[in-house]
Amino acid sequence: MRLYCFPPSHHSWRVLATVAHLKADVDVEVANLLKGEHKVAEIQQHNITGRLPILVDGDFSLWESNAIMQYLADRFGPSSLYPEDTQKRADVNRWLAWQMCHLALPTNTFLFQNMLKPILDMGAPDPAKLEEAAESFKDCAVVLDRHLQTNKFICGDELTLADFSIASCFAYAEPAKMPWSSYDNVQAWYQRVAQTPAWSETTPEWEAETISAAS
Ligand SMILES: N[C@@H](CCC(=O)N[C@@H](CS)C(=O)NCC(=O)O)C(=O)O
Repeated sequence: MRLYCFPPSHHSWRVLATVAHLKADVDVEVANLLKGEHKVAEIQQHNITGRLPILVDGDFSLWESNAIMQYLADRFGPSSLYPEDTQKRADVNRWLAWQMCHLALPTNTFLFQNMLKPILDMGAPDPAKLEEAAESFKDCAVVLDRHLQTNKFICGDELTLADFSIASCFAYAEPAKMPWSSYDNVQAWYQRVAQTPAWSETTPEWEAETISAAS
């Protein structure tokens, strides 16, 4: 099984953390997005959207990071990351859906406007887009912070795929200037996820360099 990815991208990071946690036997093939290394036929043949990460298992190709995480957990499980119990699994699926449909919208805007634009030399951040994102970021952060008041991890006492997926949205919260400082429960939970071996093992080596480039 082969994973094409770019470790500093938060979409790849959440999949790499899943691979590490599951100790999954996966060949990791890094393509540097900043150098366009993913735009080669060998990789592009597997994804009509042209994006990473991509998992290739024999003649089956899978893209979309959350779908890849679910597939890995099924292939290398059973694991508490993605419980087999129907209701527990539905809870994980619910938060994965929330991450994609709600949280990712403002966090991706902060990431692009405040961190990627300076790195890619794409001009100044757009204040109108940031103002709009701040509103929906607050809505999401309030929900998450309230939920985490009484939950150690997103789905209770056990770490699940939902933690890796949601935590990856905050992986660059500081350099992307996300307004998360007043959400104590979110920050404490993020630290719990960051301290798991799988997350810390897969923290990209050039994170510090990336952060200083953007700040
Ligand atoms: N929804 C996708 C997003 C993947 C994505 O946007 N990947 C970006 C990097 S973060 C990418 O490969 N961009 C390269 C390009 O568009 O050429 C997922 O969760 O996998």
